[in-house]
Amino acid sequence: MINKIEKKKFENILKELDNFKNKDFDFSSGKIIGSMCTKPHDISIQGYIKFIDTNLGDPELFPGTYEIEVYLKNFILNLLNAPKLAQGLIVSGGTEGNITAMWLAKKLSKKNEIILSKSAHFSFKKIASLMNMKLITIPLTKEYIIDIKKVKNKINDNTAAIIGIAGSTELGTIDSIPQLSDICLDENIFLHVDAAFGGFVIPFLKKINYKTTDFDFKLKGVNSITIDAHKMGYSAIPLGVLAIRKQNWLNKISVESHCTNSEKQTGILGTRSGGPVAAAYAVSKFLGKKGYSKLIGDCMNLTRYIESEIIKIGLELIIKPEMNVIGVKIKNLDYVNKKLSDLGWKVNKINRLSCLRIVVMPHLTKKSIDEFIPILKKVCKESGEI
Ligand code: 0PR
Repeated sequence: MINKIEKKKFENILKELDNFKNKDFDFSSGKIIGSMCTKPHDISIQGYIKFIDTNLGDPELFPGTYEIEVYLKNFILNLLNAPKLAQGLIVSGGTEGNITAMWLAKKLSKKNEIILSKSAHFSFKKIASLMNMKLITIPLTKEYIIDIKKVKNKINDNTAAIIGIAGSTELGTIDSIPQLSDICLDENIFLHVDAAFGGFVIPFLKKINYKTTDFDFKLKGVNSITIDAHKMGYSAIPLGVLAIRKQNWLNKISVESHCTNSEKQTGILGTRSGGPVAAAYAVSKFLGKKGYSKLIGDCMNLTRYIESEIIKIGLELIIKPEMNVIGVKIKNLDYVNKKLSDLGWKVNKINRLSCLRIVVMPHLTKKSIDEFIPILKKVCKESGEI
């Protein structure tokens, strides 16, 4: 029981929090159009709250939460066409997934070079610094994907892993993972696929008959995949999965854990909340593969609409989008981006490609796009862009 004074204090703190929250941009405004995250599905929010006090670092105390974790991992392994002996590891997101994958690749190979493309996510720079690994960066083709010939030239006795990207951060492009898979099988090299964004998109694009590239465990050379539920999985932050081809590889990234009841702890984190796991379980159960297919279909329809509206106002796209990420060429990038931001529209700028990135997440609607396009046109006219 709290007394009157405490009750007042309690209410004041909540008010204070509301004031902070009101300074944030809100997904439901429809004005966040460059983020790879979204407002989680309602059921995900409710699932999160129910499990906020659980700790998956100590599954002995929380066997029910642990069961949810097993279900969620199986849902994702199934989505990725994983073989029977595969296993998943819950992680906080793409960064931790990629770090853990490279920890494993380094342990398995005892080597330290990573071959990856120029468009790989910056988490690999953290990996290089954290684990004393060397990044061998490969240029992109004119389709903005990794240049396979150049990959072959860079393979040597120190190669620990090759990275394929399935849904790049900049443009949502997909590397030729089938070719990378063949190379890695031939050369006996660990192939990690960063599908942090595309993992919840590509499987459903296939189901709704979009032409796309294979990226998952069906390709025998793929050894691990990063996939995030807090991006296109429509779930709450932080939730990703690192899926690995062989369960026994987990031993390589486990340590003995004397203080908890379980003998070993796997992966990077110790204490971790069951909240995001329950959240992702709830949304995956609610939507199922059918629901996700519909969601991705809607995002793609809106993507096509935005593409045509952008072209209509005289702007150009960097490439035809393969998924729900659009790169709009802008010469005067800083000016346009700042102007849009001042007007309340949050688009991301990709300096390297001199483009604005629009990510067509579930919170976007045709209505907000119809408001945005005339504003974009006006700003681009002012800057002499069109
Ligand atoms: N791999 C890829 C392909 C990614 O795009 C990202 C994040 C990561 C790994 C790392 O994932 P975490 O950030 O979950 O660790 N890409 C987004 C980006 O850098 C992250 C993001 C999301 C940024 C929402 C802004 C934002 O509002 O653009």
